[in-house]
Amino acid sequence: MPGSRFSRREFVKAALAGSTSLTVGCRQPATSQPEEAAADYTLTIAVKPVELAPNRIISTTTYNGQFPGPLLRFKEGIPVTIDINNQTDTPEQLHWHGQFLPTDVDGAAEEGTPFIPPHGSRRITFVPRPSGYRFYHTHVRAGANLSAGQYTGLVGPVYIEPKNHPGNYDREVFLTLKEFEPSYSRGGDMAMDFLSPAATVKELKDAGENAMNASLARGMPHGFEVGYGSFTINGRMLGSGEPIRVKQGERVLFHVLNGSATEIRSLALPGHNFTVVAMDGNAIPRPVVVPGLWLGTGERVSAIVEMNHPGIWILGDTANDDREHGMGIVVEYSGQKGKPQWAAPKPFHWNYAQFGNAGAAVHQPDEVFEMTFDKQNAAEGGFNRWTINGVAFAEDHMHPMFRVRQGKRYRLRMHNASDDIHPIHLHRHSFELTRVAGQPVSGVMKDVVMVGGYQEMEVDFVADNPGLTLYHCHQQLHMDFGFMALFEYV
Ligand SMILES: [Cu+2]
Repeated sequence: MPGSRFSRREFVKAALAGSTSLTVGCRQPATSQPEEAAADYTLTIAVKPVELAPNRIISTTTYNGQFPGPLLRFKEGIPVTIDINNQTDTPEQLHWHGQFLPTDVDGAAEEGTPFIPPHGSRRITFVPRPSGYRFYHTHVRAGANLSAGQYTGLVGPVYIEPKNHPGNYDREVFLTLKEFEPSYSRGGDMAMDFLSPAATVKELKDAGENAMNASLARGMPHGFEVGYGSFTINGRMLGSGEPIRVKQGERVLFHVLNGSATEIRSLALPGHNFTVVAMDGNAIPRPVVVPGLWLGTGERVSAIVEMNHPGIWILGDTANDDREHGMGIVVEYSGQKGKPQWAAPKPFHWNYAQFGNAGAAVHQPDEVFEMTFDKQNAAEGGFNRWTINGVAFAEDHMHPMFRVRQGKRYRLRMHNASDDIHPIHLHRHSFELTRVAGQPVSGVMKDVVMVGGYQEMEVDFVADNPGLTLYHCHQQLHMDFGFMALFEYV
């Protein structure tokens, strides 16, 4: 067999398929010229101008000079090779959010993934899994730097082709929701009352309010929060990009990603409902019809909209201020003319349990980890410090907090002793929601879930992907100031 004709990709494919016969062909005499095959994809990290609207051009870090980064379509189980070039002055991490990958490519330094050096590059190969809507994003600490981390444009969608598509639809539309031009404020105005059940836990509320009152009594201001000057869908402010052109009767499958660093987003389309078919890329037990969507940072919802209400509409955030500053996109029926119309949906609540089966999970956990989240107001240079069970994660304090054994099932029983909503993310695994603010549920598999202020949430995961595993709040300000922990396999 002529030895030099194997591409690296074919070799890796063969190796991963368990074939050993090809490895001989890949060993080259030292004198031969190694033939470096092209990667399947190249992602180049660089600061570029991004036009959010006519004459509104910002500078931010991007993948391949565009926002969002290119849609990467993988096939489940088929190895993929990616070159990542870093043309910035700082080390980068590219995290494959929602995939079950080894620690050397997952894209988190805390797990052991090597950095992509400044003005350097890294080639990685992995087997994409599981199928569904995933994404990629930077995974570095921004701290006080609003030009770093997820405050930049370093976000892009991934779709791993499933064997069967959920639901039937005519076409897919990918939407990445993202704010730009961040700045600090003291105290925020984030929606807090949309989660259902609304039940809070008195002990958590007492603890959180006492801590906050004691801090304010000492003369501390409120910790910094981040606000934004511009709001976009797919990098364009409302009215600035191409509309989504539809025909009456068409069934459009929207894949919506909240690519925000810090914000919770909502989305509604006047006169239309959403039939949710998947959450975080994972099919739910059966489709559920809702009047609108809510997504914490890093969450995805896949929902079909049947286009049965002709007009020119704004698909936008239900928060008027954010929508009027750009968080929306026009949906235009063919043959219709006029100004895009907005109408607020009837008030609705977001209950994760409605997407699953009523009743408890079928499997019992082998062990339960109790986790309490606390906020130390303005404790770190004006920023809130966050702790899990009293410990703030820091670069000089990266000891794994939780120990798991391969094959065992673990329940995370999360107690939020703060008034903030935390979109909690587990790397390299997905989890099943088992209890939402007291309400039992099963069958909803996710990788991010919002834990409401002073509420409790339980999720189960099976330890089936050995290696250090990062667990954190996906809100950049929170993860940067302590809200992370590591699981280790023992
Ligand atoms: Cu948080």
